Amino acid sequence: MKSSPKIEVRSTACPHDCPSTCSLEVEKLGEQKIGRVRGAGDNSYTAGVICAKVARYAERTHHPDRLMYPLKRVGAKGAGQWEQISWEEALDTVAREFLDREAKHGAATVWPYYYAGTMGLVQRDGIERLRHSKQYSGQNSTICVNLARAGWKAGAGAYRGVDPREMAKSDMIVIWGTNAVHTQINVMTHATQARKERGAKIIVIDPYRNATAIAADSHLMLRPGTDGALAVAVMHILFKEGYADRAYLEKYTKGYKELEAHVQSKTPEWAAEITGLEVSEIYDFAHMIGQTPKTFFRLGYGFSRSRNGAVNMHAALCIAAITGCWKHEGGGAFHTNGDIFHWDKTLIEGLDVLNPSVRMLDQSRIGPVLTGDKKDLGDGPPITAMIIQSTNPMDVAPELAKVHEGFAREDLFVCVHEQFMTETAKMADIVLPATTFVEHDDIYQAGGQNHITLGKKVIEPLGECRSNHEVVCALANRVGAEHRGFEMSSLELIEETLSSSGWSDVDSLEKSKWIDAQVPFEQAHFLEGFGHADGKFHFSPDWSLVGPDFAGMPSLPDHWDVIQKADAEHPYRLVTAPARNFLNTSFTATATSLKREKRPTVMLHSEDAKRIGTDSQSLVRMGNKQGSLLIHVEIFDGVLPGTVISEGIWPGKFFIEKIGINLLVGADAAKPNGGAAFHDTAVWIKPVSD
Ligand SMILES: Nc1nc2c(c(=O)[nH]1)N[C@H]1C(S)=C(S)[C@@H](COP(=O)(O)OP(=O)(O)OC[C@H]3O[C@@H](n4cnc5c(=O)[nH]c(N)nc54)[C@H](O)[C@@H]3O)O[C@H]1N2
Ligand SMILES: Nc1nc2c(c(=O)[nH]1)N[C@H]1C(S)=C(S)[C@@H](COP(=O)(O)OP(=O)(O)OC[C@H]3O[C@@H](n4cnc5c(=O)[nH]c(N)nc54)[C@H](O)[C@@H]3O)O[C@H]1N2
Ligand code: SF4
Ligand SMILES: [Mo]
Repeated sequence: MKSSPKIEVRSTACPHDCPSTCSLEVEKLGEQKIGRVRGAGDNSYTAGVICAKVARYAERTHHPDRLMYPLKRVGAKGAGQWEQISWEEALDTVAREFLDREAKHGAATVWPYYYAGTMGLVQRDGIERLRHSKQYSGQNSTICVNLARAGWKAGAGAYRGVDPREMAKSDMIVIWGTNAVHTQINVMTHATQARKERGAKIIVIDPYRNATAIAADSHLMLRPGTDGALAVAVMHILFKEGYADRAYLEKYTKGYKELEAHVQSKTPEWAAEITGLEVSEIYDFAHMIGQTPKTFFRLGYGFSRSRNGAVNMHAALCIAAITGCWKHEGGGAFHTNGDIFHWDKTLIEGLDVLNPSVRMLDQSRIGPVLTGDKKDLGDGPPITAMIIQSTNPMDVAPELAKVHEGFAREDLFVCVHEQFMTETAKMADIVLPATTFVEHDDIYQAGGQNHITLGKKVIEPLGECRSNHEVVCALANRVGAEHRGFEMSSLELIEETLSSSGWSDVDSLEKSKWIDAQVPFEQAHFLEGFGHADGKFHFSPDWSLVGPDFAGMPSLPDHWDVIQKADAEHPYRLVTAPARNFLNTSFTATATSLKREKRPTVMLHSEDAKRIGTDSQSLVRMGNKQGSLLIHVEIFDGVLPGTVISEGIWPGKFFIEKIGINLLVGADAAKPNGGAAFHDTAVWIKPVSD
């Protein structure tokens, strides 16, 4: 359905933490009202397709539960008693608390904490300028991308890869560890085009028959955390059966002879034992790869969220370098772009005032940090003050028991800037209302494709909502933080950042709507050399170049056996995969999403359910050393016995005991550079009689 010609349509980008970063068209129905949201038909990646939850964005922006005014806590922490206050009073209070605590403990006692609730460069990252100009404690942003990026970098040396639009020219698309139908629907747009036009095959590698696997031609259903074993067995077959492109290996790679010798013992039989796959499935997969020059490996995040995740990402990536499929249009691999945008973030993030000797804290270890773990705090002061923007750690961080305990500390002052009363906001002393993306200006860079898109505000802010940039500047002013970025508007920051990064300017970008930043074919396919100093793909990575905590990592791709294995006490392995109608915990307030997702569940194979003595819709208790929770059962045979799936991320309030699934997920930092192992948890499950 087209908009009526009378309705004004503005173009912008989806701000959510999703690799698709769709270019959007938003109906403006009034000064403060949006209507329908559509995918831009003229953007070659978005191609008019967006997910259902963002198509109904008016439901989120105009939700009756949107925070509209600053609030001050009047009851006990977390009790939900608030008093409406003015912005002046709210900001003055935050500034006073920060300054008092700084005077007592030093600036490192303040921890600005943020993530990617919005992906706009100005609104997301401006908080870093406040941090750096005050020398507040640093944040190592480990919660999402570190493991995957470490593995990719170790092999390819640079964050770029085959243009994802090239999937349409592939003969086989391997969707590895990403549930694209839920998490980045546009992968499917381009993959299915290849199937329609060229009869391409879509192969999914995932521990459960998720929506993407259902849409695929074949599905390798392996045990979580075992992708490294599958990958090396595939390499074994490729070398042994003459599918390795030796001329390519000679020219573009380093260490292939060692690799060939190493994988000789990594037989499909060995891998079948570890992965739970049939030997024949591994052979079929390897043969298809060997026989299909235009194979496109779309490597996702999901399979990196294990303790061996970086090694598994690297191992999967190695396959493309053995067959040399990189040489062909429609062949090669892609995980993320990052380097192609060559941003100069000095102004937005205040990198010119960064003091590298200031303490860095691991974002994923917020539980241990707030409960005073010396491993994290080092010789520095405890964290006694926080400002939190664009993230909801009370639900999304690992080891939730510690996170909850930390936020309950009486001596911890917390200001949360949010669009909704999330569980984190509930624990705050001051809550500030935030604009949604249609109410502020920003610029967006895609993670899973190649566009930079301008997103100027569509409507005026609702209620008294203010953008992250406004809050950061107002607070900077009150705590004595100095930087010229605090004196500039969002658009001025965008203008200068575009220009210093070698891009155009706001006016031209407004006309063109987006920039296609894709690098030429030879660069995207690494035909001019890989990103390492020697220009080669590295089969035997120097992990020390990727992260400081590399001791014990295997020197060649392998099944690295450091996952939380099932044992007699914890017979099941839990994967906490993304639900289709939520985006992390965003959209958990909108009625349509809630209705579709129903309630938190654990999906169990019928054999497991029988063994446990439970049935569909029953309650079970699921736990490990970190704690346990009550959850409803859904019988689902699209999973190997022993693997259990819980889609989310459901906020704690939807669980019977008011704490979410990450109660069970460990916060130990994965090697070599930190990262949370969200899909790598061994649990026990017991029936509950009610
Ligand atoms: N069990 C389990 N846990 C996980 C994961 C998993 O797969 N399983 N995935 C992990 C991953 S990959 C990630 S990235 C994290 C993400 O976890 P979060 O960072 O919490 O994710 P979001 O829901 O994207 O965004 C958080 C909040 O940002 C707010 N927000 C949006 N825009 C703005 C804005 O402009 N200003 C302000 N102030 N706030 C805004 C939203 O209202 C939302 O409440 O969760 C991690 N946790
Ligand atoms: N609808 C929706 N969309 C989202 C999100 C959401 O929560 N909901 N989150 C957003 C965010 S922050 C991110 S980072 C991206 C992430 O998007 P993805 O790259 O898709 O990563 P994950 O969401 O972690 O997991 C996806 C799949 O990985 C599988 N998986 C888990 N462990 C393994 C393993 O060991 N091996 C293999 N082969 N597969 C495994 C899971 O079963 C799941 O199907 O999605 C974004 N988009
Ligand atoms: S698919 Fe991702 S980027 Fe596109 S509209 Fe949905 S959440 Fe936004
Ligand atoms: Mo993420």
